[in-house]
Amino acid sequence: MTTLTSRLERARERLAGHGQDHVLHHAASLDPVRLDHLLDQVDALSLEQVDALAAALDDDGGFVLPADLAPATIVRRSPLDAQWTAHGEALVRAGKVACFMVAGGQGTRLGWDAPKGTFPATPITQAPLFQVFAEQILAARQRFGAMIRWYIMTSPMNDAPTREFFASHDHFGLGADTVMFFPQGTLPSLTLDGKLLLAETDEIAVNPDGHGGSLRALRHSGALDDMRAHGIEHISYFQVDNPLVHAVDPRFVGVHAAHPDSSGEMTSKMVAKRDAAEKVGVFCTSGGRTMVVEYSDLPAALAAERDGSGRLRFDAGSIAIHMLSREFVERLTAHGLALPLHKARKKVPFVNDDGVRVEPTSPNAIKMETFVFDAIPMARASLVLETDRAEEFAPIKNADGDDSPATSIAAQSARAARWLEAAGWAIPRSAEGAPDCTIELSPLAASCEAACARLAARAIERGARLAITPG
Ligand code: UD2
Repeated sequence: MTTLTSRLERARERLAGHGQDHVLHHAASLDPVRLDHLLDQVDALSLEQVDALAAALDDDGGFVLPADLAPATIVRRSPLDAQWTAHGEALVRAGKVACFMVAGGQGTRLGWDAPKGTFPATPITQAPLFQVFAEQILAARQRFGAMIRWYIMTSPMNDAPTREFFASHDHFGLGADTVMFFPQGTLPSLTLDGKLLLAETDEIAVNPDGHGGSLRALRHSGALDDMRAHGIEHISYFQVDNPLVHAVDPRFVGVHAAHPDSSGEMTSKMVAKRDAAEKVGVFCTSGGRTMVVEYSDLPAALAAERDGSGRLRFDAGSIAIHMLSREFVERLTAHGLALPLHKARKKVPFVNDDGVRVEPTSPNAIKMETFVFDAIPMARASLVLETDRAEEFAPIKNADGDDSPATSIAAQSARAARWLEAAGWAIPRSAEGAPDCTIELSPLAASCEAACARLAARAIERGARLAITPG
């Protein structure tokens, strides 16, 4: 007890020095276990960092649009792409490429309480998102005859249920020792005047530190060491919300690793924006560096500007798919990594001085996070590769409307229809040309158009009849 009392006194002194001792308001009424829990959090807190976060609240300038901002140069599709594909394939076959998925988000917009990767995502069998990516990785392992390891960033809030889900599905056949989970870091949520909040009488309110935290988490978790030990040189980065992603894309790997204009440090994919208001960041350049300007930071007038051909001037939408070299992440995180802080006003439930939980009806706090794409300007040179939305991007973000399960399922089915048609199947189509059927193609059957053609050729060789009925 004495130790606990003296720890409490030390914590009070430390916190008071930074104007944050209100977090101990309920300390006297906590039992020893809960007090110990609270003091552990205070001990782990860098109050200098809290001061810096509070100071960042005052500099309300936030993101400053560079005066020389221009659209990024894009690597378009070309008949010469075969050389990149061959180069990328060789790297995958040599076991030098791993997958890295960020899955620490809270899925609030979707209204799904469990980890987002457990969401039923496919058109017919309702396979969860995690399974879709696992099957892609399995398919790539089979196709390239190589081990492809999978690193998954969770958050402290969803780490345990994520691991349990994988364990209860036997890691989808990948082998438990080839999938590594690790939680991202957190940052304290602050009131609008820079004070810490209590989520419970013994719990300081924190939020995940954004997907930018993935770079530090790769180092702190030992994932970078694990990659080095397994000879992995390139990291294929994607988000948990996009079942159309090509988790292992040899062309992308090849452009990243071998294109003469690439530093091989960080490379990204883009699709043309659906419209000026679409909520995706945009690839730009400033001072000779590639960067992403997040949609909320791009002034509406600039977002709507069109060039001579009528195309949006800033149309290179970021779909949050990147290649990073392991060495680049090692370099960035060697001495601590300072990515810019992005602030968002949020409604954060808290416990007040009377110990009563309050659900605010208007934003009462600032959550701060960092974004992985802010590492792009830190690369010596960073390319942006064009791809097709219909081929690679149909995220599940909202319960309905744009980027919802319904739009993603339609896009998954439409892509399968295109691949099957290209491979010789007859697809029933409506008068408007949309597929008049629902199709689910597991990545284990075919994970790209070429694989679909191979599947068809093998089936036809065996005398299979290929037919799909409407409905
Ligand atoms: C993100 C991009 C946007 C565009 C779009 C494409 C940001 C800020 N914006 O928008 O420019 O590329 O995706 O789909 O990224 N995550 C974590 N930890 C966190 C926060 C997020 O792992 O602390 C993961 C989350 O699980 C998800 C991904 O990052 O896989 C994207 O997060 P989001 O849904 O908040 O980003 P969004 O849709 O606003």
